[in-house]
Amino acid sequence: MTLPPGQRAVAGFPRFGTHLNRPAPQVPPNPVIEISGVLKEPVIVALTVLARLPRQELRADFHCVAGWSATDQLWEGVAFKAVYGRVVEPLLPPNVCISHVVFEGLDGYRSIVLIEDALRDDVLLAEHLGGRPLTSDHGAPARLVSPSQYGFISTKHLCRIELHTTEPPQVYHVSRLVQFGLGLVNPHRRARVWEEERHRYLPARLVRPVYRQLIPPIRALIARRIED
Ligand SMILES: Nc1nc2c(c(=O)[nH]1)N[C@H]1C(S)=C(S)[C@@H](COP(=O)(O)O)O[C@H]1N2
Ligand SMILES: [Mo]
Repeated sequence: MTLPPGQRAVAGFPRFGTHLNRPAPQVPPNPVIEISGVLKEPVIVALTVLARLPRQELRADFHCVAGWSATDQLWEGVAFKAVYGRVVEPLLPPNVCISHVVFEGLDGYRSIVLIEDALRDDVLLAEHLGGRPLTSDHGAPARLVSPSQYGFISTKHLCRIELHTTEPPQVYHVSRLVQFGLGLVNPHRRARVWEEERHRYLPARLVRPVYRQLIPPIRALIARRIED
């Protein structure tokens, strides 16, 4: 089994993000995704409508920028490309050229993705993992999955898709504290795992050991699930 440079396989699939010890957000009874940004008015689409697009399965390893990989995950959902082509594009005003898409989660987490990365064939809007509906730990009701990019691109609990014609400001979270932390990490714009694009400016070899050291304390924090 070959992993991208600097990655190590872990057993199972840890819940591992910037949420640390917070419980996962509650799933609303009728989940929707808001499409906003360059549109005059945001448009709200039910998840059940999106889930009726052609279904797709994807078997892939999942790589966190901190250095762990959860191997051989089976996702099921709809290709983001299909969502974009069938739902988003018809809503766009004429003659706009989308350069970036922001994916926002119910917890206020945001990933900023270049349009060419978002439209790759292996990017899914998934509601199933391992043959079962997503658990709240792994992103219920639906999440983005982009296995060729580091995990921070794959926004869980997806509730908003924001369309931009220029690079949006580096806002990665509504929480000031988390935003501060993510600002320090300064994620790479493209985050491709085989190119080892971890930090926006620093070379991967430099940040690799630092990120790896973060894994045990973060794991411990999540295990304790302290309320704040
Ligand atoms: N909504 C939301 N999505 C998120 C995160 C988060 O904190 N909130 N963390 C990201 C990071 S850094 C990683 S590695 C993966 C982890 O996915 P998992 O919790 O299913 O293991 O989710 C990504 N998506
Ligand atoms: Mo991550």
